[in-house]
Amino acid sequence: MMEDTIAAYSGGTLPGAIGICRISGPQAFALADDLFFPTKGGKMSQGPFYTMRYGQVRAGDGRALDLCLACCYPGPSSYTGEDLLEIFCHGSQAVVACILERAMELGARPAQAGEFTKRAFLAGKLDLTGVEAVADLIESQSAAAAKNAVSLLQGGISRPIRQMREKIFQQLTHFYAVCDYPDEDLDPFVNEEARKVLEECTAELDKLYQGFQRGRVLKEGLPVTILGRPNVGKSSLLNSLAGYERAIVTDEAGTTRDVVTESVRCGDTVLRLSDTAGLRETSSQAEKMGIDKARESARESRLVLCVFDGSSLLTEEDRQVMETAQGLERAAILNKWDKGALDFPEVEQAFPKVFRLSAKTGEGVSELCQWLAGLTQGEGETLVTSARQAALLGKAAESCRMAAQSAAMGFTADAFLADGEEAVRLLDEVLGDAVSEDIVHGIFSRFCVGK
Ligand SMILES: Nc1nc2c(ncn2[C@@H]2O[C@H](COP(=O)(O)OP(=O)(O)OP(=O)(O)O)[C@@H](O)[C@H]2O)c(=O)[nH]1
Ligand SMILES: [Mg+2]
Repeated sequence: MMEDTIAAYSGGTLPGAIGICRISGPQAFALADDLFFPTKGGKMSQGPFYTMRYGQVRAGDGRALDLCLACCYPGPSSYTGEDLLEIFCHGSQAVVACILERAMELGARPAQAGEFTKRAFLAGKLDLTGVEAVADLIESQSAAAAKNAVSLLQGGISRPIRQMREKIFQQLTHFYAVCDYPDEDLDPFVNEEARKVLEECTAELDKLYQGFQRGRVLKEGLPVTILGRPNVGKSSLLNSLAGYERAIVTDEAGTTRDVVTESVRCGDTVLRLSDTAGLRETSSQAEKMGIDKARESARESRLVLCVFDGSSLLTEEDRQVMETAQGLERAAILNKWDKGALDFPEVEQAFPKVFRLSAKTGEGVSELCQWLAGLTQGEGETLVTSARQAALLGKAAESCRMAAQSAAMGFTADAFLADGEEAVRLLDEVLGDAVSEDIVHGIFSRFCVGK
């Protein structure tokens, strides 16, 4: 049981139309009666609950701080599982500050980052996959990422994990029995059954683990690097896709020196798009370093967009660019379409996909954008987006695999139990049923105050 009553601002950036102050804990309703005075009916603490009530928020001296709405949610049927008060005031910085100050006077203390959600977790309202899904949902930058977060929140990952945990645990119980009565042999049928269940779980865990790479792209954006020789219009392309002048564009070759990365939305998906220094031989130290970074960025990306000046013949430098992109996922951009379009059989041959466009006028850019958006289209499954969960799922898959092997080869019950138990423990850790305080703390530190 949490002793403290906590208060924080939980709404969006101020000033705004409406601000939300949240107060949660054993004193929340007592505090509500001294803080919010409904125009009609009795005190807040007497209900009706889960109902918006109109009234005044008052300061200590009885002066009205705001005329607005408030709602009491008795625990355990509240977000935090405790008594919870929400005041929907006008979105003024001053009003919010006064309301919170009054709440502190009345005995609340300021909530820490993520503390409302932490209380929900401790009250068993959410497991850790749900907690991390809340953070994902708040941070989501695209409709696809939000959709995945909601499906995580609905148990899209935790449900199958719980089922697997139960299945593995059931298999373990047979083997516990054998350990307790070592004279009895294991029924070969039990061994076979255990092997089958563990193999199924291994496959399912492998799949969840592999989904993380796509889940991460969904959440953080698809890493894409723009590569090309100087002056072909790489920075212009970044700006055109970003929709504003993110990078400096000049007609001097060698303008960009550093990697400039920007989140760019294409349809339902988000790219982490990096503009880079033009590849060429140079004596400038800074430019050389920039070129090294460009190559590194290309290697680490999921896709390289090689930009060429579509209005002039290929140069030796262009060929170097093509060489750098060899072996990587790549597409070619024949830029400066507005200046005339030459044929580039060499490029057509070297790239699975070629776009003609003008980064300057924007012609042809939406076709590129559409294609990029299609690259991350999921198959509708729920994807793991947390590195913490993915690491545990990978290890759990390994433990399951070893346990399945023990069962298949008829190893002793101890061997099977060690790996099977480890798998169960790892799955519990994913859900947060067996995690250390440090881990919980680390997860909630991702949140901001008020969540
Ligand atoms: N006509 C025309 N000019 C363009 C187009 N794209 C870029 N330019 C011009 O080409 C010049 C170079 O553009 P940048 O975007 O700076 O080229 P960059 O590849 O980033 O060059 P570096 O950073 O030096 O490697 C600028 O003068 C741009 O205005 C285009 O589609 N059409
Ligand atoms: Mg540039």
